[in-house]
Amino acid sequence: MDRCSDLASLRDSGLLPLRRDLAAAHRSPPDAGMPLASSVRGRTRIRKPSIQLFDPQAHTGRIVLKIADDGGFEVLEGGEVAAASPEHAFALEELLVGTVGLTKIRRVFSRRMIDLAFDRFCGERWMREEMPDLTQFLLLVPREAQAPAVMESLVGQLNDLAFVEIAYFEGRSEASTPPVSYVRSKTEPLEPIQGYLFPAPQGIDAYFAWSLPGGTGQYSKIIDVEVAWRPEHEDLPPFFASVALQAVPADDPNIESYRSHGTAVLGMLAGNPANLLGIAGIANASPIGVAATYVQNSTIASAIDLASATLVQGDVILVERQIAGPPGVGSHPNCGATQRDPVTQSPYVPAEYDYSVLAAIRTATANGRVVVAAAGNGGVNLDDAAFAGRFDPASPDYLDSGAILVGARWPDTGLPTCESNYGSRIDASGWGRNVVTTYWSGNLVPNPPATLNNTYSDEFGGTSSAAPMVAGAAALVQSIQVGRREPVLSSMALRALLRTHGTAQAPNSSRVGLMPDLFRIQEWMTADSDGDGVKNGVELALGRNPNVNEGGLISLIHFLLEE
Ligand SMILES: [Ca+2]
Ligand SMILES: [Ca+2]
Ligand SMILES: [Ca+2]
Repeated sequence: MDRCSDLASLRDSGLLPLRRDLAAAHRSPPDAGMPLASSVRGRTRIRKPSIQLFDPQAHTGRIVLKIADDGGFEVLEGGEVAAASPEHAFALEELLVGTVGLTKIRRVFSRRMIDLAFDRFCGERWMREEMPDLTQFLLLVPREAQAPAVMESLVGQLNDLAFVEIAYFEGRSEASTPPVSYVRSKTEPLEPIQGYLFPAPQGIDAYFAWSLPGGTGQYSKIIDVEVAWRPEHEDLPPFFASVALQAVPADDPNIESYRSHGTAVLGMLAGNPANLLGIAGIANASPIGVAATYVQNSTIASAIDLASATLVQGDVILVERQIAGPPGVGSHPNCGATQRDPVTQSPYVPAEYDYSVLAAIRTATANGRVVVAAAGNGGVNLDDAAFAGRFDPASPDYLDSGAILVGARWPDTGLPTCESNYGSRIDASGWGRNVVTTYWSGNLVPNPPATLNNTYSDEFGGTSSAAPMVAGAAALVQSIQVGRREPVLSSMALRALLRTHGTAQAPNSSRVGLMPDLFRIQEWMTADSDGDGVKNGVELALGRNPNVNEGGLISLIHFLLEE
């Protein structure tokens, strides 16, 4: 039974409380199991930094303010702020007026408060772990630009307030780097040079998956989160959804390079296999959607949240953004492909380094969405002390989003590429060089003359090309499960599967993890390792241990009834 059906009916009837204290009081029916403090693991909170420096070239000038969960802050129609404790709202307004003057206050997450509360409580039931309260992420937008010292003082004072979980300067997301384009005509078909589709150890063996019911992805939707695409490209399918609250303005000078990137990603996933043009995508029957972000980091969070609301359990969100990390972290020397913020020289890191993005991903994965994210091209070790343990699963300060983080490897040697971020948090890897796909640099033109909508490239790379390989493989695994009428996997279960079934990277001190091998994955999913009559894949999906006989079918039936 759906663990959240009672919550959904409470939400739809307007009776779902926004806050947990009210939730406990309104619990109905009595055993509905609204998570209480005793039955839900606490979540790890980020440490408030003692000081944050404001850099107007690296920061947008907006402040992300996370009020403590259940703080009951609301932004009213006229832009005023109300809080469950009026003195808290007063303290915030007084501080803003006293430091930066008139300040517009918005919520980071634009969906209805009641829908955000539903996802929070529902996620807690699935995970039995406290979820961040997305209704309490606010964006502070001072009307006038302020001196750095004023901004730093404001954030410092905000973090001194007991009801503030964290306040920080919103970062500017990276500008896309235009690919170097040189056109050469290549009239033969391109699918034979898409090595990433091939059997292991070269590729992920998409061909094997395609031979199974559901194996081309038709039962699993994918939404790509980035800036822009070229939907008119001849080899892309129509989009089933376009979530574009923060669409890139048409006069942005980088718009075409954003489009070339987004189109390259979608081609890897969804290139039409049957049109005798160009390429074949990995999950070419998956319905494909897009969620647009722009150049402020918190728009990535909002886009992920909207994507999650557009999908259902088992579907896949691909996060193709990276953001500037902490300054002063060393990268691989002599790596021309390493990407750093042009102003601060901070290496690019996974987008979930931003706290609002982390909260959005955590909520999505707790609600059964699979999130696959590029690890970023900063060339840094995410276990470095500069990250204070947040990417280290062994650290008490580890912040687990539930996402599958993807690093990049060389196609031929299996070595990590030098620009790929790496470390114990990286779950899987894919090709970071020589990826054949739609558009990008447009250096391949099978049918001249070249236009913006009919070119291809064999030069796509970095963690940008690695992540769609893993996202495509994830969608195929999910869709095959549905094709067999078996349960889909959570992001965390799929992550565990990808960490154990794939093609090893070449031995190297920079961990980027296994590359998915759909043949080996399916071999394991359909086996019954503990001989209890239940396939490994079903056990993994239901949270059972595939290697320990837990009593066979009879207890499985009990389990299903309970849940
Ligand atoms: Ca094609
Ligand atoms: Ca079994
Ligand atoms: Ca078992």
